[in-house]
Amino acid sequence: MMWRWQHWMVVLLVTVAAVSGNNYEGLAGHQIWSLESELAVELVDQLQAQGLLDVVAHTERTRTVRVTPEFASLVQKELHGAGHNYSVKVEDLAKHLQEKEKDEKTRQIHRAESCTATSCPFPLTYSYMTFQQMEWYLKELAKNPWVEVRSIGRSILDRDIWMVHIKSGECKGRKELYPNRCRRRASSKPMAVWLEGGIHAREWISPAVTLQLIHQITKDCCVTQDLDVYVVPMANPDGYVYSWTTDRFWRKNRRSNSGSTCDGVDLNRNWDYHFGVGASDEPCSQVYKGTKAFSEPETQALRDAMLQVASKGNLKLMIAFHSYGQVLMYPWGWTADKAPDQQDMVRLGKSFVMKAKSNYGTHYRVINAANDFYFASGSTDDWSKGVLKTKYVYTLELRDEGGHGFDLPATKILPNSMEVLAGLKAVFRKIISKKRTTNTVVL
Ligand code: 0X9
Ligand code: ZN
Repeated sequence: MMWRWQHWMVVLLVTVAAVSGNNYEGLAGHQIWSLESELAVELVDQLQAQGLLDVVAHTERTRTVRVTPEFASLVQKELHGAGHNYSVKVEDLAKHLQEKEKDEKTRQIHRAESCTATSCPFPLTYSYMTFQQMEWYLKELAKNPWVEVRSIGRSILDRDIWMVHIKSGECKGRKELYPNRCRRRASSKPMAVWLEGGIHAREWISPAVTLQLIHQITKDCCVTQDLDVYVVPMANPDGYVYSWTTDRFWRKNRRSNSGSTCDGVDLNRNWDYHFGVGASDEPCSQVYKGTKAFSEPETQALRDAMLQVASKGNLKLMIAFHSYGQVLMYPWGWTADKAPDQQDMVRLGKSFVMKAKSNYGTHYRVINAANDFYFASGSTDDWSKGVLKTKYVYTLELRDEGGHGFDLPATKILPNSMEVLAGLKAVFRKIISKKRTTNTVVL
């Protein structure tokens, strides 16, 4: 992720635009520091693991961090003690946001797009949706006979974790929309794909894109002729709600950690595959792995639903949607060793990248999680590859490359979704045509 500190100014403005509540009040006295020395990187990452700061942006050689008033002097002492300098880019995050709020509100673009009090016929494209709006949309969606919307479990604060199953099969009631456009179906069992969104609360573009994908795929029956598409658009509802109401930069779930004043477990460090490597056992850390693998109801729900889908025998692809960085990562994340099917994952990944670029010229890179990003275990991708043995597994870091970071303007929801849809369709086609060839179905 390429970041310049100036990007923060943009990020802050966009934060205000995106949020009408007071979710920056808790940021009073928080500062943004920039460290531009390669030598400081290791220490900064250690301080993050200890829960002393939050890395909000990084390149290979630099770190931009958010420091709370509580730990500012301690972090400063550690950095200076090791001979590292930093520059303060934002003195007081809350003040800064408040000062800019008025300006930004006047610049907001209002579009004729909304949900009613209890229903939302389309996922919003010009604003990020609240969790409640997402639920209204999913309720509407469930009216389609070829879609199943099911709660696969409940979060630690008792919110539903919704899974959408867009069922494979003929175009059924939708046929008249696209007469004769679909290819003939393969005769044998359809393949299944699993898409996960929203496991990290502050990465709002992830559920937004995932909901757009659901909407588009539901409309286009050709895509699902030979494919069962399972999507969890919001894997971490409590964290997401908290990022709207209280702390825009919240990442974890909302577990109250016993014996600690810090809340939350990083759900993408909580899966049981080489659990604990490159994750923190400090509850105050942004990458806290939890007391044990699958300690969290959210990861348990995801695991059980994925096991159920995989038990039917045809789960071919898993993609976890995150932000930001525009990279498509393949496993492993826990070790630098090669995962099975690496070559095939890279090849298929490249067809995603090619198609995703064709709409707006957005460039995604296919990279290895551990070697080209950072070591981290306990993520959905490694578990899916290591335990379920899914052939094609990816974590997709959506837009952008750091200009706005987690606070991508809502105007990017649609273009980001459309390019990902184009890439995904190419990937789906490849998987299905492979199957067609294997089954020697005449087309
Ligand atoms: O650190 C993560 O969980 C993901 N990046 S993010 O900035 N969205 O938090 C990357 C996970 C990549 N996969 C593994 N390391 N296994
Ligand atoms: Zn993430």
